[in-house]
Amino acid sequence: MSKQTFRIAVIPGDGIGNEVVPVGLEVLETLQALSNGQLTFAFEWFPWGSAYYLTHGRMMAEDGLEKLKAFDAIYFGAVGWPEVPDHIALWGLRLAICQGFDQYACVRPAQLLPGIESPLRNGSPESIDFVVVRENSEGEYAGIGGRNLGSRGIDREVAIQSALFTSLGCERIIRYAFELARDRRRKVTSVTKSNAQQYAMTLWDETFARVAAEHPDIESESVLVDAMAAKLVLRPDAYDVIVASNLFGDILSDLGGAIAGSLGIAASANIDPERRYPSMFEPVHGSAPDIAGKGIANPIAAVWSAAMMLDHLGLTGEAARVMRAIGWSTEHGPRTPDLGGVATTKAVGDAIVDALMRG
Ligand code: GGG
Repeated sequence: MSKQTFRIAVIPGDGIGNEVVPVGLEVLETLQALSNGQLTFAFEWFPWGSAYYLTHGRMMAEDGLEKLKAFDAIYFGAVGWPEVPDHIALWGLRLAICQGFDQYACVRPAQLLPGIESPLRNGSPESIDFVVVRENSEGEYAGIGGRNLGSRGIDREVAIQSALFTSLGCERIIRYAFELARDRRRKVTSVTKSNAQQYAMTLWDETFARVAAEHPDIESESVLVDAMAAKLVLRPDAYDVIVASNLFGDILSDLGGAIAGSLGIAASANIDPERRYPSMFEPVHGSAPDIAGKGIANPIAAVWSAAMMLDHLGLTGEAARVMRAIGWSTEHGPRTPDLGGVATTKAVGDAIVDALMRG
């Protein structure tokens, strides 16, 4: 390997983001130390989030995207805190970055790791192994709409929230899903609600059918989202790559995390597949104010997200190494309370780092 340096922007954000991101960084620093000088991660921290908002009136610096542009990747924690309205926090940071950098592919694996018990009676590592590919740039999170007529009285206000679906937006995420499936078990399931949402979601369905026809070597099917929620619980083994709109992908990936044992292990990558901008890697979970500050958050989702970042940066061997270390820790413990244990964030982080050092 020739010497490589990667510039990583670090945004821990809110709540437990500040507890799990340092564990991910420790894992990356361990890889750096093990690389005999071949690998350097240059981290720059950005103190953006709800605390920043309460001081500055914005979730990130005004030129935040300009600052982030120069990095190879962004490592993110979580956003959301009780003192700041949720929509302000989300739009001011996570959505501003994902949409500003056109990170249109949100990739969220759901995999039962060694030693972890699924809440599903028949859940096994063989039966729970799918990836939700969530459209991440438009759809229900396009932010189109408004509230009006509030002056008529609190009981007369109206609100409109529209979704934006473009042919281009549908096609590029569906193509991404098919490419991903080629390296997996070669099945793509598209999820919509086109019987009720007859405009946007029929555009999605028709685009899916067209792209599927170009991939005869990959099995494809369309499922309505309500049925999909049930099927994922009853027959998770039937799914490989699931492609869905922003909202449906958001919901189904939380379900995926839950059936894979805990949201505390669910990782995600917000990817700009064209690599025009840095991609962003973050746990699926939010800031968890209920446990923030207690030191008991599960760091595995953040560490797995760091492994996805390594993969994206072309460090596939290092990514596999981190995944093996995570697997060792889930099999042998210790475990945080979300997985039925009593261990702290630090203890789990130390176990992963030890496993990494042992190879
Ligand atoms: N690390 C993920 C996170 O902070 N999620 C908070 C949230 O509300 N996300 C909504 C979304 O994923 O669009």
